[in-house]
Amino acid sequence: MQKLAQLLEFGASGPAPLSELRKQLGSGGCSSQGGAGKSGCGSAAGQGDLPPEIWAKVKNHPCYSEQAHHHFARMHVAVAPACNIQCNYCNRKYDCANESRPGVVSEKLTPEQAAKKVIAVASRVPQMTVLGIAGPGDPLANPDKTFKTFELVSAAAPDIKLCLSTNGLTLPDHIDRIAALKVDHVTITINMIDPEIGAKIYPWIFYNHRRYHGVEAAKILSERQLLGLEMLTARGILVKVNSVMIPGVNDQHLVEVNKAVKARGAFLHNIMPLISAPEHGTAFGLAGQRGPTAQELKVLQDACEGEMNMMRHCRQCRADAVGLLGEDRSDEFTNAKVEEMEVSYNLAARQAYLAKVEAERDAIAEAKKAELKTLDDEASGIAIQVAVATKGGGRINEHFGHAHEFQIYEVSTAGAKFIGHRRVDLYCEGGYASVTGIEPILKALNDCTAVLVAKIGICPKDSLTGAGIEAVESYAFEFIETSVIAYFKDYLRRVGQSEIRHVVRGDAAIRQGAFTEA
Ligand code: CLF
Ligand code: SF4
Repeated sequence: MQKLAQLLEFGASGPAPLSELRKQLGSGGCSSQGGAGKSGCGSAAGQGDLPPEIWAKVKNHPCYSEQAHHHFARMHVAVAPACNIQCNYCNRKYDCANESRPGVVSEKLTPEQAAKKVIAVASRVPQMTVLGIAGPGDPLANPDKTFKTFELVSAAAPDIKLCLSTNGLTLPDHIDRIAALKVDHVTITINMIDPEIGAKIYPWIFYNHRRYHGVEAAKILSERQLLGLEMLTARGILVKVNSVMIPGVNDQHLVEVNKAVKARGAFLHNIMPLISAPEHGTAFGLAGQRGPTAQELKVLQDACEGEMNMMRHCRQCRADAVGLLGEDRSDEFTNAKVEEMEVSYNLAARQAYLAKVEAERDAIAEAKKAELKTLDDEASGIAIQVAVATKGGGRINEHFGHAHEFQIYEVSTAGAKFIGHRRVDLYCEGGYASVTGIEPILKALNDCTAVLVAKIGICPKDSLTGAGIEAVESYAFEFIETSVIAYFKDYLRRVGQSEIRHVVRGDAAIRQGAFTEA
């Protein structure tokens, strides 16, 4: 395989065409065939692609299934304040940056307060199917609080899936308890398997009553992470590996990490962009370490996508997040508000919601299948990226000005594939254009040919057109993937009839500032 660095050298005119990048990455990955649109590979895998027992575990988990994230919510409870390692992208004044954005502070809870909050959310948000513990420090550096919380919740609400995210240092010590509590989903953040690279990411760890530094620390951490991964997969527990992509430090190395975790049975690999700014007060932020661009991230994810499922819909959510990925309802469930709530567990409402979602999912799958069929006669080497504005449910149902993020799909004659999202500051605030204006949104969507929205005003539409991005309202409230494919077919028709010229788009920015809110 050609070196990743070469693929990442976009030059002044922007990234190489996506079709060219696919060719260079070689065959084997489903991305090289156009991805999940037809093969169903990746975290977009559906019922037919997975053994039934695995499908049962992932189908309603918004992080483990890309399809599920349109319909189901997760919540986190911040019961785990301590940490046993130091990452150079973390400032311990804030939440654990392994699963959360830097600069975000969560409200810490006792296990009892946490359990009450879970039941309160479950009664009011029937789509909440998963409780995760992901900080604000490392959950397994606080094992008593973490496991006590899980015990209380599984006794009161046994239908809620339990999920855990850890740096892995003490993971091998807790496997029996994790299995006994039926925690089916565990995330380990693994940024390296080479301690020399690890020493650039982790200045120290605290292990067995002693502090270790540099390469020695990274070696212990790596061995414990890989051992923990093997022990979990041997028990049939689904493991997701999170990796933070740090350009110039571990970006090329993550391909090796991917192979190592795949060989040990990891179910899903989530490569996240480093979010780094001086105001976060992290070692990397203060040293000016940059995060990757959108296309750098995508090229690495594509390079890692083979037999291994890649997660591309992570929102790097906070340690007390509540809601669908990409929305945050934690303000509705502060400790003070939960304390005053009458809490009763409404299983019937939750089951009714599940039944409704099942029906909607079937309709989406049928519509997508039918639309894909219409691509059978199309032959074209063109691939484009299309942004959509959605507030959930798998439909284009958000106004351009109200979107906190845009979901990005890559579409070719092989089908439509979700490849990520771009967070943005709201364009419209109380009926007026925001102070930041449209420029940051144009930068975030610069690699897209079109944006499909429920509605858009004349001013932003003109700005998008000026930047070469077509704003389209004609698919308002329709299913996302069928609309993306339908738009693409029309695009090919217009190119074929010389109504428009196909343009290879440039790179796009991952907005650092947009990550410090909510
Ligand atoms: Fe939470 Fe993590 Fe469980 Fe999901 S989050 S503990 S697996 S329930 Fe999900 Fe949030 Fe990304 Fe984490 S979007 S940061 S991957
Ligand atoms: Fe911070 Fe999490 Fe790393 Fe601990 S494991 S230093 S909380 S990012």
